Amino acid sequence: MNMVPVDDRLTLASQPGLEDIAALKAAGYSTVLNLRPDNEEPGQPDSGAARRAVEDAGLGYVFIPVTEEAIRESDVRAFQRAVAAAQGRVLAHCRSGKRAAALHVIGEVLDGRMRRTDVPAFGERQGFDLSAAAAWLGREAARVPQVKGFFDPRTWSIQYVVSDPATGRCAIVDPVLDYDEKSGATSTQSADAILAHVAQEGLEVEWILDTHPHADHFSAAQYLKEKTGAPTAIGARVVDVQRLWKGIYNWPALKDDGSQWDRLFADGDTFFVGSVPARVLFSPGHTLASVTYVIGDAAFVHDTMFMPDSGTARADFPGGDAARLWRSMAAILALPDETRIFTGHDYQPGGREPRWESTVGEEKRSNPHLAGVTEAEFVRLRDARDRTLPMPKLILHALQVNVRAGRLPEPEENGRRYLRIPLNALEGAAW
Ligand SMILES: N[C@@H](CCC(=O)N[C@@H](CS)C(=O)NCC(=O)O)C(=O)O
Ligand SMILES: [Fe+2]
Repeated sequence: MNMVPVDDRLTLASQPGLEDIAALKAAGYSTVLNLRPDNEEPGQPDSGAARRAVEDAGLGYVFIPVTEEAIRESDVRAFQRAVAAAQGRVLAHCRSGKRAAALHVIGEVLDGRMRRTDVPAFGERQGFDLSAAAAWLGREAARVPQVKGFFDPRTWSIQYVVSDPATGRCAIVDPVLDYDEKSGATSTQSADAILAHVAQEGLEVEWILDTHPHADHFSAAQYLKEKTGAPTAIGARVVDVQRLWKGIYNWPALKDDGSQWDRLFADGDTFFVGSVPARVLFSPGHTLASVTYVIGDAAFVHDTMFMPDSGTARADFPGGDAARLWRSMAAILALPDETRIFTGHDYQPGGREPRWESTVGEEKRSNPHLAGVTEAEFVRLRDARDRTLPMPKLILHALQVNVRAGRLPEPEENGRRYLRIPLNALEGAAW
């Protein structure tokens, strides 16, 4: 194993053997960070085997599978979090150590501790060709809009701030209002993280966008509107979702005209985030009202397709339809191959660190629900999988908030707010 210490916390390394792993603890290491996707080359231990070997040696294991061609900011941040969280030295390895070096330097440049122009020289000193990392940083600097994702581990949701560097204007997409169903407590931690980012970057919020009425978390759209004054928006077919849930909740007073939002977007509507043009694609299937926001070269597809290793969203909620979801995804995949795809959730298959950015080309090539699959096959596989999935734990809590644009129920005369849960209204009980 080739080991290149960067400092007294981080060491970049090539693939360690079992005997190397056994010796790490005594050398002051606490964590092994594996950057290799499974099946990269014959004979390579898969992540499950690697985790067992590392844990048997008394070390912590972190899995961030990346290829040099598809490094994302989320990988860089996961790498930084793992290094910061470790109790001792971290051995970050890929096949040769080059990807580990790339993730390290990209993080250093993004955080302003290294200049982009110093990356090749750093690579030469450490024995790694970092021209691909330098190119990544060049592309990233030129990208419009800039997209910052915030992963919520409670609901596996990603909230986004999408900004135009030329004007400092931004849109917030799918913000989360935290809710603990055990205590009934709400909190604004996730939304406040967005506000802190907006303040730190000196951004002006122009839009608060939801892709659909979420079934697994509360929307923070209303809270953020109160804080920023920016208008809220959602797809115009939200009125159908309101009608559907008005029936399920037996809620005659619910207004079902979408008036809880400032703007209802129809298919093909356009708007701007600063100087960046944005377009709305109607993307039903997961819900009756889902939309995709295409902002510059970035498509916020939420619950249509997920990361290529994670398949697609379910289509069995009230109003869901797998064939419609297929056609919505086909419209997204008709965008140029290099279009960046930002997903609404990441369920971390194989225990890997969260990721939320891919491209149209990658989804077409390697998402097993899409690549080489026909509409009929997709509908069969989606319906079969959906029959095995329990309902999201917050569906009945969340919809009554989200069909009112993230407004909590009005307080009763004692000043307290109450949720209302219909019994035996949905199928999909998991006993
Ligand atoms: N276990 C999660 C499941 C949430 C869920 O069903 N998520 C939807 C998107 S809102 C989905 O498409 N899930 C796909 C899957 O679980 O395979 C929860 O209880 O919240
Ligand atoms: Fe959803």
